[in-house]
Amino acid sequence: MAENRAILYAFWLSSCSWRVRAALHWKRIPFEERPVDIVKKEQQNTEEYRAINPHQKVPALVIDNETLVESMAIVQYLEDTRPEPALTPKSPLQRARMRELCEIVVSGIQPLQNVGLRPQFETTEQYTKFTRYWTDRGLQTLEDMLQKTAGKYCVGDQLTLADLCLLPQLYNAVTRHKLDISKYPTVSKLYESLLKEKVFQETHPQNLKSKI
Ligand SMILES: N[C@@H](CCC(=O)N[C@@H](CS)C(=O)NCC(=O)O)C(=O)O
Repeated sequence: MAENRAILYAFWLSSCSWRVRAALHWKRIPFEERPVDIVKKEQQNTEEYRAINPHQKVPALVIDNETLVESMAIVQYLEDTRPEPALTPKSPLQRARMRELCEIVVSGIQPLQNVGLRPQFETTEQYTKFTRYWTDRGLQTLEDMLQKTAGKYCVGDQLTLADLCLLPQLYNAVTRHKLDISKYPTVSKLYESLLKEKVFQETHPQNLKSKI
């Protein structure tokens, strides 16, 4: 029923939004997506949105009569409250490997290429040079780590939160930052295979009804 549906405040091209969108799909949680344009920033910078997400970023998720922010806290909440189908390996070591990979993306790449950084640079060229450097450096790190952990997915043969972090960030690196990921063979292979997965097809920015 409509009133039971979760509400995802998101931007279609946002990698953090895609993580949560994919987790909702994976766990078959009904939700409605409400676009927040982080390029034009009109709604993002309102007091109304600040009441939803004090950080004034996306995503935010209204679920179980609560409003949650921070994509990793959100996906962990979904995993804790709706454990099946799982997005976390059972073994403590595999979990640690998954979290290592998540951190590289979530702390080591995404914040350093975020569109919200642009006003802090004098020129687009300076911003682009900065973001491409940190994204490329993160991709090299991921390649080294994935060579040891990857099977069909980032960690072995189970789709996990690491894949939910990796694929959107790679899509961003390829389409927005125009980075050549072919020099990272494990990363490229995962990119191609993850793109074909149903969960990513169904949540892919290009397949969304609203492109804001
Ligand atoms: N750590 C936060 C990062 C949120 C974030 O940076 N979101 C980006 C989109 S991926 C955003 O809203 N950028 C707009 C801005 O910084 O103004 C999370 O994982 O939710």
